[in-house]
Amino acid sequence: MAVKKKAAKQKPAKKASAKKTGKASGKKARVAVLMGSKSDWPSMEAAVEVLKGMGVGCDVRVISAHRTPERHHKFVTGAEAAGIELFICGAGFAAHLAGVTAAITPLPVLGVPLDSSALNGMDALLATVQMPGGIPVATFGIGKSGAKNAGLFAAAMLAGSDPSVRKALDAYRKKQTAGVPERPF
Ligand code: RP5
Repeated sequence: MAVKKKAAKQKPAKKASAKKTGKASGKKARVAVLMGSKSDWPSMEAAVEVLKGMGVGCDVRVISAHRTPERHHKFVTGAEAAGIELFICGAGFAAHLAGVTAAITPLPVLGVPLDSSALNGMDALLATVQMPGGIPVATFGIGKSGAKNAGLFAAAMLAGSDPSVRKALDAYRKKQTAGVPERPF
């Protein structure tokens, strides 16, 4: 007598953790936020917060142009096919991350110089902004406010073709304006 085999219970596919994928929201990542070190996160988080707040998915990675060049090349060259539309790169010291990223991708690169060295970010600012003609990096201010503005700028770039991001950006501005008191006391 044929014995009916018990149908193997299919385990539901496990969702990869945010820690593994670097995805900072449930949304499909459109912006890659790269930083040279884990120690850059307290500043770079500002870019991710802004984008998350506007419903823009980010892929957040620690990738160093100096310490992990292979990881860098692999990620950046595969990013466009993975749906990434632009990069935000934050690094301190001799900050090559944004420039080297721009060298190997046609996607726009927004650079954030970070104040992690004894020179308080002046070194990173010059390294990021002084790209030789031909490979541009849009460079922002030093540190956390620069990261925040890079996030806002990225949102503005996406807003041109995405009405939901445009709406979120308008709401952000409106709220910001409403939060400014008329008097300081
Ligand atoms: C840079 O060196 C990183 O972007 C970071 O700002 C700085 C220091 O890195 P850690 O020594 O803290 O890892 O490449």
